[in-house]
Amino acid sequence: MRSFRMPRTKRAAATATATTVGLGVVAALALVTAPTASSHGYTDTPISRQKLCANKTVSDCGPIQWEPQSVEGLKGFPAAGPADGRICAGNHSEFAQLDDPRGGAWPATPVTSGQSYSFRWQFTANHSTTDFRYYVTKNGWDPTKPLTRAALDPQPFLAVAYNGARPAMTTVHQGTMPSGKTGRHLILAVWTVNDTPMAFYSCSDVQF
Ligand SMILES: [Cu+2]
Repeated sequence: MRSFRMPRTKRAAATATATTVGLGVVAALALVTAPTASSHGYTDTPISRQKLCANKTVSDCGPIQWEPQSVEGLKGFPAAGPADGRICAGNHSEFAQLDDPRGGAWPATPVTSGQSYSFRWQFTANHSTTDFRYYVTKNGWDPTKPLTRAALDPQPFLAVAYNGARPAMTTVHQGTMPSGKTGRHLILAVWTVNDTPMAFYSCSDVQF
């Protein structure tokens, strides 16, 4: 067994928990690292690629299946932020499965162009927020290619300002699906944190 140092009270708690769940050092280490590793959020309506991985609808996803809330990248999209082709994974190479178009076969949520819609986020930590912005691909987008900025309509079709407020742990943004869309598209939701350099990226496949 590897040993590691932590304060006596934490060690006692970790040992008790580890004994309870029977995972030994793995559980104890998870307790120590959890506060920074598990805090953030993802969209589940329309369902995002990371949530499709987490709920096992889609397999061969790699580590994102264990932490769908962790697609965190630099903020400032589209001027800054993740590189083209790495947007859905927030520039994380370990989450590259989210950028893989899988031949255009990601499960797609049926939606109606121009219809009102409840866009929903689930958070594991509700950080102070600048805003939420929702982008959609242009007509003629090729779903067999990884997402790039050029593939998106340049303006978000929905933007919700928070001015530093914290969203509820489950948050719904009432909006309208973009008009004039047909066929398969990708919606990119960007949650910009107010008091860090970071934002969260969430890609959802939809079928208009
Ligand atoms: Cu966080």
